Amino acid sequence: FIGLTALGASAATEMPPLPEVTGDKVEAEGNFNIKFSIGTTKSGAQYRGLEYFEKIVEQRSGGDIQVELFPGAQLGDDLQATSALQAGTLEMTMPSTSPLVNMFPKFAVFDLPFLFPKPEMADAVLDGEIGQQMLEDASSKGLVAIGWGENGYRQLTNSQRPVDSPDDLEGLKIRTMQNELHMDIWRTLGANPTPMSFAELFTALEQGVVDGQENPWITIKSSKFNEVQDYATETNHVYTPFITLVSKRFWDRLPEEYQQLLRDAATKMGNYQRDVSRTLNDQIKQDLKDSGMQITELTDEQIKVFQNKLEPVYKNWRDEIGGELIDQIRTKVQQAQAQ
Ligand code: TF8
Repeated sequence: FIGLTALGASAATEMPPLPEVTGDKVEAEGNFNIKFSIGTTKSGAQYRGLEYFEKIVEQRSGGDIQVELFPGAQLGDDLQATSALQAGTLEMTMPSTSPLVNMFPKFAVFDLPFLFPKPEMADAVLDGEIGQQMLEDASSKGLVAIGWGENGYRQLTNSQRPVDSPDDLEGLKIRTMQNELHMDIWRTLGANPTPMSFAELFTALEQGVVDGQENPWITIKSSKFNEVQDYATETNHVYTPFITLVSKRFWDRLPEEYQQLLRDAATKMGNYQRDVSRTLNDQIKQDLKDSGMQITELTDEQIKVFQNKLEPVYKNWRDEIGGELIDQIRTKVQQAQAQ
């Protein structure tokens, strides 16, 4: 009995209830099916958001749009799913912005280290003019971008030793997303970056192909990385957004009323997913500690050491990303900080 209770407590993450669906039924012609694929597993905050999206769209279309969810990269990783949207063989996906930088170079701005000191500052940028413009820019190349979500603040894990300064990273093989700026971050800190798709990551960690990786607490737990990584450091070094994408081929078949319904549902999903992710973040960090992971929390001074060491990364990428965009975002962040 005691064993069962303990198992239940560590296995299940308490998800907040799904909100009620508000808004009238949307009247339009036709029946549609949406296959919606993501890379994280069923027990993550991202999937919870998708369940809300499904509920909104199915209820408000009176069942004329059916949404089917495919978590855990079963239909492909971020890049493969995005290509499938372009080809018209998959209707929706919600990747991190980072693997898409070759398609949309401005997305690299979100890979800059320590850009958003607080999540609300990311919200201010993504929900404001800059975020809107980026959704419009990303609505090309066979894709329609209809909203933002939260992947969140990234934390470092590894199998070798506690890390509380860049010196401890010397020689560690760290898996990064397929993104040059992320590779630059880890190289600058003294580690050996190895870019790899998220779908291959658990096996690579398990087999020791790489020593470590970095992702938000919720992903570390929902992907069971703690089973193959003994050490973690709360670095909060990058805030990664998710972007909600629809296949343009599918989008063009939808009546305008349903396009609007998808846009509304994507906004609601994004807001709810942020809530879930932020509500669960500390609880999950605690769960990971309870499960035996050794978690290093850094002092402000220790964080400063990482920040100072990473200053060259800003210089290296300024021209590539566009200095104007970086400055606009930093101004926004400062305004949000002053409020
Ligand atoms: C990564 C990202 C991923 C997500 C998702 C699984 O590390 O943070 O966790 O983009 O597709 O690749």
